[in-house]
Amino acid sequence: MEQRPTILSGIQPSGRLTIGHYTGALRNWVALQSTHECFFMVADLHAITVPQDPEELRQRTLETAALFLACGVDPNQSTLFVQSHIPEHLQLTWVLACLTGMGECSRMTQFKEKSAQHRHNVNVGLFAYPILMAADILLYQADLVPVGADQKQHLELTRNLAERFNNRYGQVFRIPEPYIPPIGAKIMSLQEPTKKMSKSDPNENAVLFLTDSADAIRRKIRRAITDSGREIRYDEKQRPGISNLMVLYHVATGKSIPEIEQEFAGAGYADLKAALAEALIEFLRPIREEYERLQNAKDYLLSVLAQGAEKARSRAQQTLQLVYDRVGFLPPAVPEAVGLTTSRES
Ligand code: ATP
Ligand code: LTN
Repeated sequence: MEQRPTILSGIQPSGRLTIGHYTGALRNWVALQSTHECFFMVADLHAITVPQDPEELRQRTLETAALFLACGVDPNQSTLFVQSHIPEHLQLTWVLACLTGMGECSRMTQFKEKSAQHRHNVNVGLFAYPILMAADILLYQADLVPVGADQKQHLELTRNLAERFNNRYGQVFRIPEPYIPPIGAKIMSLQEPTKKMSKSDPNENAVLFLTDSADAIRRKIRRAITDSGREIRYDEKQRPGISNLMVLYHVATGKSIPEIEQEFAGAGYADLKAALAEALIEFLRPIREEYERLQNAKDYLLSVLAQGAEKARSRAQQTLQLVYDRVGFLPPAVPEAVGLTTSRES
């Protein structure tokens, strides 16, 4: 049987998922799952690089998995799992950390931004975050990694580390490519359209959550900041506010940007906002309904994640074994082979 190319990607359970997660990641996961062998994970190990309440983290981990399914990730086609269920991620992180320069991590834009945001908790985990991400990807020998534009730099580091390891120890890792969608790779904040929409933004009006009610969607879109000018024309640089809303309209309706410009020729910002709010409500309705249904199916979710972990782990173990061997770690002997009996037998 022909081997399908492999995909790995993940989302942190560090808050409620936004329309940005849908356009930058989930929508592309769903589109690629029938042609690729896919591994999708809830990146809980990454989430604790900033403070998390333990009960909330546990709850959000399950909610995040439920949203993967509600957005169309099919557990019969794709492997869904929780990152902390696979200890090999941490084992490979250590090996890769020993090949990573301090300078490489301190140059990462996300590290600079997050360490400025969390000035009193700039921990080693936050610094090493991209090495863990590289381990996530390389363990599964991923060919393609669908992510938003902000993750491009982390993918570059992943490729560099894979090449460095292969040069030093012989060919082990496939070199992954990022898959960054041509449109929707960076959805902007509704309140500050030059900033990325972020699930951890303290201003709720800036963020469109996938589970927002119709009223919340109408309110947030009505209050979205637009640019001076009145024409509905796509121009990311000069008109980031209206361009962002046009991207959202494209996502909700499937219409192309030129079609949208034509539809609203001669109309005003308020017309686009009104149409957009209704389109988003219709578009998000099935996702929210399925998500609500899954809230009552905890056992089902847990069983999907348990099956996923089993499948992911067997793949991860193969790669890690090869890595340990190449690095020169002495494998533990099988007790019987060295004349030891197990404690139960003795
Ligand atoms: P935070 O928003 O809490 O700072 P994050 O959302 O960037 O964190 P993740 O939750 O791990 O971090 O993001 C998972 C995926 O979603 C990544 O591929 C990321 O690029 C994508 N993503 C997140 N926000 C957006 C956005 N506003 N536009 C497009 N893609 C996004
Ligand atoms: N760092 C990513 C989330 C993430 C990820 C991954 C994405 C963790 N591990 C592996 C792709 C592949 C983020 O968006 N913050």
